[in-house]
Amino acid sequence: MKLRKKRLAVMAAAAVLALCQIPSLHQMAEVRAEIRQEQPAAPVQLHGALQVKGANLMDEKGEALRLCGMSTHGINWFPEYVNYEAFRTLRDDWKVNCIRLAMYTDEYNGYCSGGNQEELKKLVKNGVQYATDLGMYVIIDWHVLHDQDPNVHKKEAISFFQEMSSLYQDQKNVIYEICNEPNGSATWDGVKRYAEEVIPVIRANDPDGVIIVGTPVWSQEIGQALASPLQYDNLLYALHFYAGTHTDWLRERVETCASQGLPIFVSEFGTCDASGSGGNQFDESQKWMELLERYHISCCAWNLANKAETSSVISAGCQKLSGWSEADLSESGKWLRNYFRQAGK
Ligand code: IDC
Repeated sequence: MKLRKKRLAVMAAAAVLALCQIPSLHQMAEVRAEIRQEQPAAPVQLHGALQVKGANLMDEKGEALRLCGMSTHGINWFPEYVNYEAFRTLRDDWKVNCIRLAMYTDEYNGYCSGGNQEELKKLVKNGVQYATDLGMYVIIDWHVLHDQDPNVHKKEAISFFQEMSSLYQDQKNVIYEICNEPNGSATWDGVKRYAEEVIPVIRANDPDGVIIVGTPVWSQEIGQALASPLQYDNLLYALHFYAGTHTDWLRERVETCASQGLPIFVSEFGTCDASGSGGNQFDESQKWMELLERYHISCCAWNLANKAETSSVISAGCQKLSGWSEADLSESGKWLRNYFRQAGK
């Protein structure tokens, strides 16, 4: 009997000890929350497929969503920055949710001017894959610039977007930007005619895919799109600004068009002047950001490269292709990272 009592006492003590070591349900919930905090859900997992309602880009649940991200430089010129770790750095350190893959159509061995089309498409596909693996939104940008009028390479654009949209019809994160910046002789009527041929090709594969359409005068003439919009759903019109060149007068145009319901996407902007160089104008850039925030307008900054120009976000001397510290960034890079980090909170 004595022995039995002793054994019982030992067992009870062991049970108490064991209980002390087992984390309570509350503690376990805390641990799970900590793990979740360390690995926040990726943007696409959180927001799902995109849609455009009125002037707003929205997520799958119908909540306004602002995409903020970085545009590559021309992938024909700086292909090395299209890499998984670079995009991961941008997602995790810069807190951006979107990457724009800029593929020049004309200059720098562009897609329609002697560039290796298969290699360029491979780069785009790799870029989309990295963004997809990281749960980021990704814009496929047909980067019309020196060619001025998107109709110049319309045939190539149609077959390019036919292929891309058939590849990505089931993905929630791919956005098609069908002409970066019509300029020179390109008119809004001409851009509309081009869009009316390219959009149905995309829509035949990807009926709900979000599409961005550039506007004349280097994507500044959004007023013309407001006056004569395209008749498709899930469309946004591109407005581009460079803070050293485009100031109050262009902000007023954005305000007018956005308040009248035009869906706008700033698929490219810079903190310097329109040449991509010159001094940074951070006060003007700040004014732009306040306006974009007020109207929930998405934006991608130009450019992810280490070219010796103000708009490149990596310092000219830095050879790293990912994992940049603040010291590796140019002045515009530091400002943009800072902005995105606070906007992405
Ligand atoms: C610039 C690049 C620069 C390149 C130049 C010409 O920053 O390195 O030499 O193109 O091809 C745009 C264009 C974008 C321009 C940028 C700055 O979309 O391609 O990049 N810019 O000039 N629109 C307004 C400014």
